[in-house]
Amino acid sequence: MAKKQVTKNKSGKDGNKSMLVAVVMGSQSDWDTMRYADDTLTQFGIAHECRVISAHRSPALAAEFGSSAESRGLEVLIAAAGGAAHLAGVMAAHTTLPVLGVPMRSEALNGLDSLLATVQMPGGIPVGTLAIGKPGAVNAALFAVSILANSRPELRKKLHEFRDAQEKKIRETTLS
Ligand code: RP5
Repeated sequence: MAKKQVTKNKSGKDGNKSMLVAVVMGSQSDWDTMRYADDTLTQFGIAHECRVISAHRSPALAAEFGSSAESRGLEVLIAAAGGAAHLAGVMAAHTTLPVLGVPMRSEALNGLDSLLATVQMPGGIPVGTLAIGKPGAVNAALFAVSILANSRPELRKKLHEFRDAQEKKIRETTLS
């Protein structure tokens, strides 16, 4: 059975429809991991969109999306891919917006290929590369929130609350 194309749009709590963050991924198969970035952005009330764009299978779409991202009001791009993972680099080549790359865990090399392909950008075109898989997906979203928080005090406050809750949980953990 054909898999459904992932295209999700989430408006912020304030109902503002203009998307601040785009989460793009090379394949539908990346969604099981990238849904954690989606969940984290939703948790912070960030208006964002999630969609599949492949640097290799749909190169014109990738170029078009990266080139128009800034004029569409996006402020951060999160790009995930696995294997010969060039999506984040291609996005970064087409925009000056911050691009956060998330290497997907691959079948052949357990994500080492994805990590190296994403992180080893030539000087001049930066990609901020996160960890392989789920931790990278979560942290890319948190990093995006952190970037947005530079000009949004309410988001900075939410980040502090998030960290406080995280610390409280650790402090209260007991082992039986
Ligand atoms: C990459 O190839 C995707 O990002 C995915 O991680 C990997 C495998 O894609 P599928 O063959 O599962 O579509 O482009």
